[in-house]
Amino acid sequence: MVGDNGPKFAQQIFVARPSLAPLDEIEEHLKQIWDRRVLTNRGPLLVEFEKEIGEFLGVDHVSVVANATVGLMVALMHIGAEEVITTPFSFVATANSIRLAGAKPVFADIDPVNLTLDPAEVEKLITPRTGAILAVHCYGLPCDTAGLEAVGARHNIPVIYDAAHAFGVRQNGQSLLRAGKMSVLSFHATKVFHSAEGGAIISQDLETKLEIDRLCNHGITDETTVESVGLNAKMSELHAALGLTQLRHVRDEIAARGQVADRYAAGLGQVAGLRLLCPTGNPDHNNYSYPIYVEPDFPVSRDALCGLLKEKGIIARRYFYPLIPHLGAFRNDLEGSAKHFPVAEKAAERVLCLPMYGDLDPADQMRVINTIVEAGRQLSPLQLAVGVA
Ligand code: T4K
Repeated sequence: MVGDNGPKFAQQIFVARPSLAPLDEIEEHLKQIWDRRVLTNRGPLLVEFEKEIGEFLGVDHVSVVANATVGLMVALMHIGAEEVITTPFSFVATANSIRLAGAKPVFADIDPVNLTLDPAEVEKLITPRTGAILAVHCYGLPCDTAGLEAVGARHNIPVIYDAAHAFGVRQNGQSLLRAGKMSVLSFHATKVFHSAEGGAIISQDLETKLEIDRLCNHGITDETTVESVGLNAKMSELHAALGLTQLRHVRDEIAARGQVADRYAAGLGQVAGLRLLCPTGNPDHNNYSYPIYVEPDFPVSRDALCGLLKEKGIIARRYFYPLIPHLGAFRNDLEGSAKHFPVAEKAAERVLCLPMYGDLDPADQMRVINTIVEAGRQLSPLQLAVGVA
């Protein structure tokens, strides 16, 4: 929580920091809102925003929503599943959305490289109650979309993607959002692209988009017709105004994040016991986050490293710890899930996300790198035990 960070907020280096376009750039959009007095309910700025996002990302059917959590809920409501197979290694919103859509989450383990849902583990858990697979492109690293969709096709189950981290990510020469039946983006303040709060559901066909739009507007077809139960998942014109303004700068933000990633790779790439999870120099990646994997042979544990950084005012984050099925709210959902999640359990213990945003000051970033390099020079418990000097 931002508010918990107290008076030291200004001096600390946080894991994320929203980019903001120059203030005067939003004025032209705000003036239109003030002139028209259309504040929400699919106003003209929202329609323009959907069109521009589609063009930027190279996708056809965009439904902008209030945030990714309601977007996931709406996508799942559209499918109407009883059980949804998903990953234990994600932000809690992924599983919350399943529950809020009236379905039961069933958790399957992840693959050790991209830390995304493992198709073979998913297939083991399919039952006649399985109505959907909800996979997460964790840290913007693409899921094994071909593997998951092959499993889905074999059992006639749709695959949808929580693409909260994946704005602008490409795979096989096209947008990653073209995979599956639907994908859901987050435009939260901490994301590569944001409208303070917001998100979008990407559908692969117009019929699905129109039904999604209805569900987002209380299920209303017209003044006298409501055929499905919907909710209010709409984005306001004010958020669309911010989104349209931010969109002009997102290419620069992604490029700047690429440079931050290059500096991390140069500073940390050779540190024994650390694995850098995201690729460097890959134009298809968005550098939403900078996760490192602290292997058992690194001299200090992930949590100790997190503590050392914190002492220097660097607030790295343990995304995603604890695993969702280990949270109190989901403990009763474990029937039907895998008994253990060996890969996800290790990831939850070992991954640390370092500060990552386009205008991360290089001097501040050097503090992050130096603290980690220094920690890597400490003697490991094993070396201490055998008396290595
Ligand atoms: N699926 C996945 C896989 C997700 O990761 C998320 C959200 C969702 C679905 C749901 O998306 P939305 O419904 O939110 O659209 C943050 C974000 O709130 C959340 O959106 C995100 N994932 C999650 C991974 O991270 P917290 O509780 O860790 O955020 P918080 O408030 O601690 O912010 C992190 C740091 O960012 C702060 O220490 C300081 C900085 N910050 C944050 C905000 C909000 C700022 O500098 N300014 C700000 O306005 O959840």
